Amino acid sequence: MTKYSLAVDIGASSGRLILGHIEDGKLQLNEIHRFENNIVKKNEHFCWDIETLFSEIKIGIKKCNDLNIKPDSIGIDTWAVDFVLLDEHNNLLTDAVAYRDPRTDGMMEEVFTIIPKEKLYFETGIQFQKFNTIYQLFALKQKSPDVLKKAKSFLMIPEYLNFLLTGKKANEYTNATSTQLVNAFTKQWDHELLDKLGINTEMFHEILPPKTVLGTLTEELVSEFGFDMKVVLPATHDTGSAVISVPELEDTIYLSSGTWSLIGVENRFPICVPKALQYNFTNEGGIDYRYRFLKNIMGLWMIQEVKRNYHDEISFAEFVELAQQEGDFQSIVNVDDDRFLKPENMVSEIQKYCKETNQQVPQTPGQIAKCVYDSLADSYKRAISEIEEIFEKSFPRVNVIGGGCQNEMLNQLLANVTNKEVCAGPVEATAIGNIVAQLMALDEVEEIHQARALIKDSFEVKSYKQQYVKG
Ligand code: ADP
Ligand code: LRH
Repeated sequence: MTKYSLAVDIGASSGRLILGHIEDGKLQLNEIHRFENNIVKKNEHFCWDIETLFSEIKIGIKKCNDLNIKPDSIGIDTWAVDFVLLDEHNNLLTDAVAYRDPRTDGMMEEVFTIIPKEKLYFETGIQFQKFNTIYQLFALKQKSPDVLKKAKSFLMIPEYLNFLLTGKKANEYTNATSTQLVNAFTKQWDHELLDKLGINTEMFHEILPPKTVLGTLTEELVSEFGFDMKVVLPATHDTGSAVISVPELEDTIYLSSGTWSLIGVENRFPICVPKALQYNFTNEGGIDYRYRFLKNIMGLWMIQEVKRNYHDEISFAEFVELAQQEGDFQSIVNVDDDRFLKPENMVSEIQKYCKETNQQVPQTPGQIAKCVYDSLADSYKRAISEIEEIFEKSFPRVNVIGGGCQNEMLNQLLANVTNKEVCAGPVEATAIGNIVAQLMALDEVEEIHQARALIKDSFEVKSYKQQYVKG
């Protein structure tokens, strides 16, 4: 009997439920439901609307009935680092505060006065981003120590959604590593770090690896949906799921391109060397304890915000077309500057940056978009040369995955500035990685290398080569 796995993949900009099964040796996808995800203001903080996200998941599950398919399993992945805390009655003690909230401003520096930066890096292998969970928890400790003391349960976003589905509470390895509180070598919560920071260690659960069957649906949900299914842990960190889907990793740098651009390579061990610290590369935990050695680049968040500033009247595809008509426009911003993390208005912030740096100020939507794409390509190029310096080798290929790989202009720009082959696809890499982890838990696919071979056989990638060199 064919087995069906349902991936719930929620990125910072949108969520989707995609059903996957194997047919004639290929992985087939069927998009069941898609919805927007937005940051909302709640109790003076930028938050995720977790109740709405859960109701969208339920809408999607119910839509399976329209197709007459009862999935065998479901797995949830979302963006990393964010969490909620529960009390002893499993009630929420906190909102799902979003990582772009300024509550972590200055927290990283305060943490360094307690734990030296180098120690933190060499133990966890995780890059310094002011929004990592460690700094969010420290901010909470400063502002609401009672809440932190009272907490009996620390659940990251997919884990809380899993709790709503199953009633079971557990932490999952790939997402746990993004907290900067997991030891890169023992793969467990680092109690020494937690104790030093005075963070209540009782609230953390056992860390379970991807492919674990967490349980089944609660009785209430079974009667609501009319069927039960297994709830499986994929790599619940979306980037962890996405990187599973890179069809060919040999000699390849991947670029997971969505709200964030995550650029790096996969390893069998963490690389916590001084150069990696200097360039701020991370070693996030992956499936089968592989490590994603990568760097976060501000990503298509910039164009998402620009789109919002133009009242969503221009589509992503139209921004690409408009930028293509601005061939001669050449101003570049440093996309990794924190000023672009959550500016009041992205368009004005880009314009201000160009003015301050004596560059031509972009005026039209096409010029703004061209500036964003050129600036991203510039940052990708820098990160690639840092990877090549650390690995002391050259990588001939970059494989772009995720929604952003549909941006043909950016793919071509990347090929032009790096003189590397740029492969694009699959678009739904994250959902695909989520599905194959479930299929492995259901014994439909044996191991990760079979999963990758299946993905390679099932999805086309498009190749771009350098067309011209500027200057
Ligand atoms: P996330 O999961 O991080 O929210 P996605 O992987 O869904 O992000 O990617 C979203 C991004 O994909 C958008 O910000 C947009 O820039 C890009 N994108 C989506 N559709 C298109 C398109 N038709 N042309 C160009 N870019 C696109
Ligand atoms: C991408 C992502 C990334 C994290 C960021 C918070 O969606 O999960 O890997 O660093 O969001």
